[in-house]
Amino acid sequence: MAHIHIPKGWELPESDVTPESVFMNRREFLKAAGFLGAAGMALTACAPGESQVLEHRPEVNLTPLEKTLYPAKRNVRYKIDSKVSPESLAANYNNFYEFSEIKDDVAHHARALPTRGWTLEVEGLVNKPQTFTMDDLLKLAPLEERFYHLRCVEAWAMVVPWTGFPLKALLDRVEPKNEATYVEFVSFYMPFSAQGQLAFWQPWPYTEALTVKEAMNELTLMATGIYGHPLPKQHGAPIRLVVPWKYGFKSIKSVAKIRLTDYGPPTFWNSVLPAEYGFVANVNPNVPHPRWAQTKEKMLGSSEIRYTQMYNGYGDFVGGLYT
Ligand SMILES: Nc1nc2c(c(=O)[nH]1)N[C@H]1C(S)=C(S)[C@@H](COP(=O)(O)O)O[C@H]1N2
Ligand SMILES: [Mo]
Repeated sequence: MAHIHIPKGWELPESDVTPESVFMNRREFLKAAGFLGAAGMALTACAPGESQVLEHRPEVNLTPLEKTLYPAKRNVRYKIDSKVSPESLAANYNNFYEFSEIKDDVAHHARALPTRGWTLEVEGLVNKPQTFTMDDLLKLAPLEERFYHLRCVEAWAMVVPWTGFPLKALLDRVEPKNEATYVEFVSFYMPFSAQGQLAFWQPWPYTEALTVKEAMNELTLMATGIYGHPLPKQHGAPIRLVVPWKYGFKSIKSVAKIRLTDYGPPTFWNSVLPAEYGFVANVNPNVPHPRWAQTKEKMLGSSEIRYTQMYNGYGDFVGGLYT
């Protein structure tokens, strides 16, 4: 959350083009050396989702169930007005403070996260509390692909093809009680795998929360995949939240527990720096961060600077929640 480096709005000092140029140089080298033609032929023999896995994320092995589900069909109801960001950039420019505060180190350190046998416990003010395995979750509702804009509070943005299902499908399964007003999300606590969690002055595990109404909105997605394959660890494997009309920090990664409450639960960044990171955190160009403007955003991997839109452009879906 850049409380050490101070970026000037969209003029971020980080050279987010480095991962791409490294990748491109390698490709160009392979091409020049005559290897890429043969590799390309081998990749066309795979399913579209798998070729990306092979190219960028060799540590992702699909389970038999996942092989039947990826890549999922795109839901075109959710439109974008920018190009999809290259996977090689999105997968190497991550905020995941459990592993590193340095965006291009996260992918490497996140490999230590043990995701096998992952469960998601849903508890609190529900009629049917339940612990779900990943197979349960993947079979809960049809998986769909959605292209969403993601706007980080640090004034950079990208467009990402998520795969997942609406959170509403999961909540309907556990039947929230009438008195439930908030949904709390809790990530994992594994300080011996996640070195960032040794920072005892931060309130680990990472938590986030939405109102029940926000959680039930059709845009609110539980993502299990990205770019047509299961989530690599740096993106929050095996399951994370995506709320595209709010700043990126609300989209909590690697969710292990969901709790329905009748109070607004404390959340990670809002507890650490309440003056800088609000609880509601809707994308809003008219409300500057205390240290930079929020009127513009830099698109990841390009020189394009866009004007930030109210609710990140999703006002038609969520404007009614806040009137
Ligand atoms: N558990 C956890 N979730 C998290 C974070 C984090 O540090 N830990 N960072 C958030 C922030 S600030 C952003 S911008 C997005 C980035 O998601 P991505 O790396 O998949 O693009 O994840 C969010 N979810
Ligand atoms: Mo962010």
